[in-house]
Amino acid sequence: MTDDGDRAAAMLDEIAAVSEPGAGVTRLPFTAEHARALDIIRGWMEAAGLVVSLDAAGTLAGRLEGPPGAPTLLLGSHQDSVREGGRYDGIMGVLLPILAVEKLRERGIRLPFAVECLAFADEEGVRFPTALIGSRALAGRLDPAVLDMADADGVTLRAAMEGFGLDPEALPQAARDPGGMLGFLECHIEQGPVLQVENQALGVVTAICGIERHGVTLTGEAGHAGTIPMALRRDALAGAAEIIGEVERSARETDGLLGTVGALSVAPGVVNAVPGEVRMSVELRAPDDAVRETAGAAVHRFCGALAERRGLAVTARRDYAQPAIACDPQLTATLADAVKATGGAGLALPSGATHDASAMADLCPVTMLFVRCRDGISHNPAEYAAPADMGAAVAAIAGFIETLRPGQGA
Ligand code: HGY
Ligand code: MN
Ligand code: MN
Repeated sequence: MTDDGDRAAAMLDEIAAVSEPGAGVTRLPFTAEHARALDIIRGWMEAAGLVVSLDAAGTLAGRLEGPPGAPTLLLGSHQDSVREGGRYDGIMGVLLPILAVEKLRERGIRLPFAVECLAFADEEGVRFPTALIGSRALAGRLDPAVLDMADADGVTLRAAMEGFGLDPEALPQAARDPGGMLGFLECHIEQGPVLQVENQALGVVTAICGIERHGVTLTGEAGHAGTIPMALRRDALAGAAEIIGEVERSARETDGLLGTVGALSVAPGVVNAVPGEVRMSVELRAPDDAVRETAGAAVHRFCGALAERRGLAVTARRDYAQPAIACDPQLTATLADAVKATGGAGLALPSGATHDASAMADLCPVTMLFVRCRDGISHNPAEYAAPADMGAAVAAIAGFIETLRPGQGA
């Protein structure tokens, strides 16, 4: 078990070096770093005996063929990271299933279905104001309008994909036939502290929360910080501060709601000028979609009233939403049994982070395996999962694949 974990740790070290400069890992979709990462992942897949292909959304797939007409079990996660993120979020869930499939092949196990290991280009939604590009394309749910969205440098998703050698017009062809899919297993670090507290290496996910993201722009008037009287100012940042306070208040006072303003840019952004323009993000999450949507609508109303009261122009646009989903009970029971076979309790817990599995639920039944991470730290260079825990995950994934039978999903 530990051998697999040590091997996984060494492979994750290798790919963590494929990053923009700076602290931790920054690997964004459709970049030079993404291309270098795909070369490494392709090598992992080929070494495991998988037949590798790249779809129109930049998802790398390594396939182990099954009997003619048999369905396909999908496994995988995302290659991208947040800015200055860790070395496990996403990519660990690309690697561990490849090692599990390799083990089964080496043991000569013949499966009654095909298996595909996937590495999605984008899950985080850090570069473009959308997310889950690869998994949505696979599920046939990628809205073509996202191709016109631009990154911070003004590069559209369409141009970025073309620059990466992909054909955005071929995106509809990336959609899979739901009838041919047995299910999707995503393995991921927990990104929270529960497994550490419960002294468990692994856990199974019951459900994944819903999420929405809004882009808010406030426009006032820039001016000299020493000459414009307070009563005459139209300060965009002072207005933004009210929105931040309102998002926090609403989330603190609403059961299950999480609210975050994580990105904010100020113009002109100098010490002696009244801020004239602010662009900010507002992100809301909840296990209950109605709670989240009600909160999102309330933020828009707050922005409208604020604009009037402060004499600002405020635009708020919801540019991304993903509903909450439930994991498939039968696949998850099979996964829990596989975790128990490794000596774990098969602890069940919900996910407050969203995942590729959120979008894959539109294609087929999904299940998720969580791996303990140190102190629950994630989206941070200090993210860490122990080799022994990753080894246990490889064993659980292999056990899941080996015991799964077509017809067991929903
Ligand atoms: O933001 C999320 O929940 C995920 O890590 N992308
Ligand atoms: Mn993440
Ligand atoms: Mn992730």
